[in-house]
Amino acid sequence: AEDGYDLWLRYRPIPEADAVAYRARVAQLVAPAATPTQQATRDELVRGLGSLLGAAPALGDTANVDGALIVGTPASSKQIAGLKLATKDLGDEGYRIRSVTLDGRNAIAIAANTDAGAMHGAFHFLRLLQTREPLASLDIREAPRTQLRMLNHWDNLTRHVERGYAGESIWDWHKLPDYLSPRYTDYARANASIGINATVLNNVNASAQQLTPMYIEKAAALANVFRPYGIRVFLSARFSAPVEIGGLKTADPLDPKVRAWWKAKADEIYKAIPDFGGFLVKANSEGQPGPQDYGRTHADGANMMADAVKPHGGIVIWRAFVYSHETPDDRAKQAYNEFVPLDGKFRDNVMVQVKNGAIDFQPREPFHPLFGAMPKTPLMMEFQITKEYLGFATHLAYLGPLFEETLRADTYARGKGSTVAKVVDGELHRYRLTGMAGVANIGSDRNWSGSHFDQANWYVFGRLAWNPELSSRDIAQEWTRMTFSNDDDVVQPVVAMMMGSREAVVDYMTPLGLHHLMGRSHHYGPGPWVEGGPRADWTSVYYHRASKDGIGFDRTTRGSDTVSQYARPVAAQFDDAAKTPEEFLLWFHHLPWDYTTKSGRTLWDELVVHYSRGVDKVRDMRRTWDGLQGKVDPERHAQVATFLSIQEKEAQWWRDASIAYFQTFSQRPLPEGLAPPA
Ligand code: GCW
Repeated sequence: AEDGYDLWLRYRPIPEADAVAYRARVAQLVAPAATPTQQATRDELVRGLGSLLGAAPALGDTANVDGALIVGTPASSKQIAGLKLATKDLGDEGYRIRSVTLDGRNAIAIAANTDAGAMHGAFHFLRLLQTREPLASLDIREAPRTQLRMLNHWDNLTRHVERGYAGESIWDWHKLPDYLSPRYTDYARANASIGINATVLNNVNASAQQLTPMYIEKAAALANVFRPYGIRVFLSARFSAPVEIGGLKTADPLDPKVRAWWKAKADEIYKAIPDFGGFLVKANSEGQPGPQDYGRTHADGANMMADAVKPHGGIVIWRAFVYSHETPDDRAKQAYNEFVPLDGKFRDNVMVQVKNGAIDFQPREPFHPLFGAMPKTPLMMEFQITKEYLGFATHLAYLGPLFEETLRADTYARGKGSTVAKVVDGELHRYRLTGMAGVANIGSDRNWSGSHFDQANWYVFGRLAWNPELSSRDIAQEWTRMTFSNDDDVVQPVVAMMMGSREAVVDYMTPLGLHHLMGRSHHYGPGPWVEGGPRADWTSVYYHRASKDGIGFDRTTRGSDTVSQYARPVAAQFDDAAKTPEEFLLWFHHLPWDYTTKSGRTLWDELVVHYSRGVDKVRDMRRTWDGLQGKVDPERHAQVATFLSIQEKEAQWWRDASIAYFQTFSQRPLPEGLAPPA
């Protein structure tokens, strides 16, 4: 059934007319299987090619027919060694795919320095067939631009997934370590196919139980499944674990007993998982314990744990998502204020993980001011793949453009061209450690992500983590071809839908730089009104500041002065409403309702136009999708169609509730030609 389980690895048969040419290019498969990774690589090629071409190519030990596909490393294959394709610059995970001549016969070589590199090359090769690229004269050279390409699961041991909209956690802790669901292998395959090489199994709001012997054993069982696919396991660590499971009276990072406890815990974990990646830590944020509970700094906390994993080659990833609702200062400023003074104070095996924006995974945020501001501390990007603030699983929102927009933003930290991508890939500050994390949208739903289109968000995250300079449009094309169809009549409209979808969400939820207007705590549906409670920083009014005088948050030098956290040219731009890109207007400025926007309309009219446009775009998506009936299998077509109808209804809800609410302040009529809220 077309239930989405196969993700982008569907490998549906290539139509006969095209298959003939592909078969000629892949007449024999020469792929050693002496190690688990080699075996997995060969299995994937046999499976993929077998399905795409109707039958798997003959297996051979050496290439000896025209059209051999030969895969390996100089160590695993004499013929690969002889070709001298695996050059140093490919590193540990890169590969080359090249059309070559072997003993006078045509062949295609996938060469790498390591088994993992060859596996990535094999997945790339399969993608060429899946997307119907010609195999005639190949010369591909790929190496990842970041070292750690990681998923963060916010999965609890109860199998509840925080902000997860795809069912319960895929980790069946109860049956581990003995029962290894085949799904774990498919998870690893899917991740390996897009270059993801690390996974944090448990929620950053961590349970100390995760670090008990029983759960270490379970995590080790998963690590064993993932290892052949080049994926390493990390764990979120609860800072107070020494007290909760260690019987100590304190978790003070400078206390020798606490330091000894973490060292022993690290030794214990490495015994079970020799290639354990390290710890991810959320500390002193949203009620989580941390070093500040003992009057210590984030650096003290991170360094203590870093010292514990250091002898084993592990790292600590410390999250910068810290704020206190008791601090009266703009929440958008708090992470910068906490962390910039600590630059240079972290051990060399610590990374600081920074969300793309300074508030919280909104449909649109300007890039986080920490990017570019910590030259001595490797900063890791944290994107959210799961759509906590973008309509959960039913709203279609392709996040590629959101990720791309952030990565291409210019921090000006070292002058023009200092993009966030260059911070994250380490080029700008010569970071020794580099990486990108995505908060996973994976659950035990049959289609993994809660909706067919949300699979694309997992996919695009992996591809951009591999190379932050790829185009989200190209990636959408690739994904659509593999997931739905290579038929141009499908690819064009689907890619167009995807590329416009995130902007549609921005329009009907948070246009013109507005943010955090969502219903309190669940974050689904509109909630711009005050919803009780004393937490001034979390009530939406705090962010939109609507009054009869106008709307928006003044973060200029005349207001909260958040703009000054950016490098000078960026700060100057954001400080001036006329120069601020309109999509960030109300993020940085509080403006009167009759402020003239770029279109010539008043701010009020422009706001209403955006809300309406958002709904219109969803209607367009529905029309486009309806037109694909018969071109996409009925099972997936029907589900997407229904989800789009939910999205349209809820886009209207957003528009009508928002406009009605803001109108109580603006006291203005709706602009001509726009239907009044129903
Ligand atoms: O996005 C917010 C979520 C919390 C989450 C927190 C964080 C894991 O609403 O559910 O907690 O951020 O990133 O730590």
